[in-house]
Amino acid sequence: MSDSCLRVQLFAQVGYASFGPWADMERLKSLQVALGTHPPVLTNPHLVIPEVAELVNLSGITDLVSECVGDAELWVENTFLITKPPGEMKVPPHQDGINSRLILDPQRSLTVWLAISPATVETGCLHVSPGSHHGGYRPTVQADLPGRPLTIDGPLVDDWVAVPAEAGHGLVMDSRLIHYSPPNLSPRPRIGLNIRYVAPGGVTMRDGSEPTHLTRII
Ligand SMILES: O=C(O)CCC(=O)C(=O)O
Repeated sequence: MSDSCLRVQLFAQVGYASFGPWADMERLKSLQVALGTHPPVLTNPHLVIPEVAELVNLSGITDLVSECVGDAELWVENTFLITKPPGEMKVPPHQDGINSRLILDPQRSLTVWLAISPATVETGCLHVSPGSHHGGYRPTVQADLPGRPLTIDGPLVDDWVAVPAEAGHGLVMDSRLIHYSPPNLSPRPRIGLNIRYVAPGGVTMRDGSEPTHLTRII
């Protein structure tokens, strides 16, 4: 079985799979320079930062996404650039495919998380709950944290697995996979890019409107 088939199978079974490298050293260095000076959370940087617009279109990434969702037509629903500074900042347990505005069809969407700088247990890499996507979307509540991000309402299983990623590597995750990231205990910022990809029909807006905020992958 090819590496990419294995990844697709793993993705279906446990809800995530590591992949990479998606960038060589030269691209990585220029990304670290271009993205390292932003505020801790930047929403939809693919709309304003040319290097991120290029990244979401990289065929090494979009081919894998197409394989996992079974469709060659892809759109970006949202991106988050998280430059996690040393200190307290953490991202609480959540699922990427559900928020107050919309719900993503897990068969027609997924998340790609890219390590722009090394993501280790020390720097605050993603932690996932393997297989949690099989339980579907869970009720949500606002977390009692700065910015009040959405978190899971109710008890959580205690089977977290840390998923370190070298800079230039990444992770593909089911839209329902429960994940979080702890604080960065290193002296340097940890830079990661979260990309939500959807295939046609993958977005349901809660107010019944058509999604008009998607960016086509070319
Ligand atoms: O980059 C991180 O630490 C967490 C990102 C994440 O979970 C998200 O954007 O959904």
